[in-house]
Formats: sequence, C-alpha cells, structure tokens
Amino acid sequence: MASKFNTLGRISALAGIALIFAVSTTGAMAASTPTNQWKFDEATAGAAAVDSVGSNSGTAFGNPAPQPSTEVAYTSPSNPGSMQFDGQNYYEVANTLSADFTICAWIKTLSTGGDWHWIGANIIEAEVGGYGLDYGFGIDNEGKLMFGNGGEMNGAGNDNNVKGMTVVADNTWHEVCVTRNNTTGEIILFVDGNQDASGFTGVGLLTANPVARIASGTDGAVPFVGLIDDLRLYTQILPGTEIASNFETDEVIYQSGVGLANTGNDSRALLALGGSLLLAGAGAIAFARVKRAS
Ligand SMILES: [Ca+2]
Ligand SMILES: [Ca+2]
Repeated sequence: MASKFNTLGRISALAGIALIFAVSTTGAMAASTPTNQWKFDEATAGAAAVDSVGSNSGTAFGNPAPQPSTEVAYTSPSNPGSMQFDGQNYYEVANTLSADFTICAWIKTLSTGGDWHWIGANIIEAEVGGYGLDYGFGIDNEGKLMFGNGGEMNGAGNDNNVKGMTVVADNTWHEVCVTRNNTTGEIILFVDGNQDASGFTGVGLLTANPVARIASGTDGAVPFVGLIDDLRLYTQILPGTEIASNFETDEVIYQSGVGLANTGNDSRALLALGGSLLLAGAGAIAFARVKRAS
C-alpha cells in the first residue's frame, strides 16, 4: 500500500507541475511590479495608507478620515480590508506618473462624475487648474470609466478624455485599469480584465502637479463615495494579457460563491479548473503562485 500511495503522490505532484505549465501558457505570466501599491488594509482611520512596494505612503485628509472596511473584492486570505471614502475624505501621495504608465484598482461605488477628467468622480488624479500636463482617472457622468489629461496633440496643447463603454458605478466590485502611451497618445481602458474602450489624448510628461489625490480632486472633481482597494501604479504599459491574467487570478481561482461581472474571457474555465486541481493535487506548489497580496 505504501508504494501505491507514493505512486499516487508522484502522479499528483506531476499533475500539479503539468497544470502550472498549462495555466502559465494560457495567460499567466511573470507579473510586472508596480511602482506604488496601496492595499488599504489599514485597520485605523486616519493612518497612513502604506505603499507596499515603494515609499509613497498616503496621507489621510478629511474629518472623519477614510474608514477601514472589511469588505473586499475577493476572499484571498491576504486581503483583510479595503477603504471607504465618503466624498469628503481622501489621501494625498506624491505624483509618480509622467510618461508611459498603467493604473489599476478595485472599486465599488455608485458615484458618477462630470464629463471631463477634472470633474470626474476620480479614483486618482494629479490635476492643475486650466490647461496643464495633468491627468485624472475616474468615473464620468454616465457611470463609466474616464481617463483624461492635458497634453500636446496635433500641434496644440489641449485637454482630452477617453470614456469607457461599461457602467462601473453599479455598487459591484470591478477591477478598473487604464494604460497610457506617451509616444502615441493611446489610452486604453479596462474593466474586469477586458478592454472596455480606447482613444487618444495629448502627449507630454504629466508632472504639472507634484501631488496626486486618491478618491478626490483638486479642481471641481465630483466626490467619490465608495470603496477602493489595491490601487496600483506602474510606470510601464501593461499588456492586455497581463491585465486579464491578473483579473482571472484574483477573481476566479481564489473566489467562489460571489456573483462576478461577466468577463467573457475564454481562459476562465481552464484557469478555474487548473486552479482547483492545483489546490487539490499539489497544495504547496499551488500556494506558491498565490497572487500578489492586495
Ligand atoms: Ca486590501
Ligand atoms: Ca487642468
């Protein structure tokens, strides 16, 4: 019997390794490292929002300050909390974005904003009054994603926006991302791992404001009321495949029993199956590929 168990163990381990390769080739890849990541796991209102990869912790503003919440987008044991904003409170951080970048966050809100980037219900922005090399990422007047910035386009400096197609202000958790290409001016918006819309804005280093605000704005922005979790800034353009892979890992493999947005991603079933078998057959190996904590 002992040899039989040993054989089964070997088969199980081999199956697990084979599945790791299978999962890896369907979208998972070496994860890009954010420049800044705020997991919002603080348990005390008013505490600094710790930047878990950089040195750009957020300073809390508002009375009361942003409130810690135990409601999170998924049930990974590494994610104990998110942050509740009331529309009057926010964090300030140094603005670390300028040329190419990606912003990703989990949000749950009913807030809708205005129809320009400086008056959106903004998740993060580094705005200056009037025209300037600034930006804002948040929700527009239709409850859809919006990213805009000031920059040079067609020989002139102007503000331009790119707006999403999907309503994200529906009081359901969504992972929202934007990529910005400072060579072409292309902006791509993502909702729950899928490309939602794309367009073009002006180019230039978006450093007019050295400070960025999280869940607020500086130039008439509409209050953001709701939850934000796992805000990540990357000083590179993440490929759509990696954004999709991050979403699949976060929401499909490690969460069950929660109604998810329909992603329509073909790799979902295989990833879910792979994840389940990995957990069953090679637990230690499987946990080695648990997502980055958020
Ligand atoms: Ca969190
Ligand atoms: Ca402006």
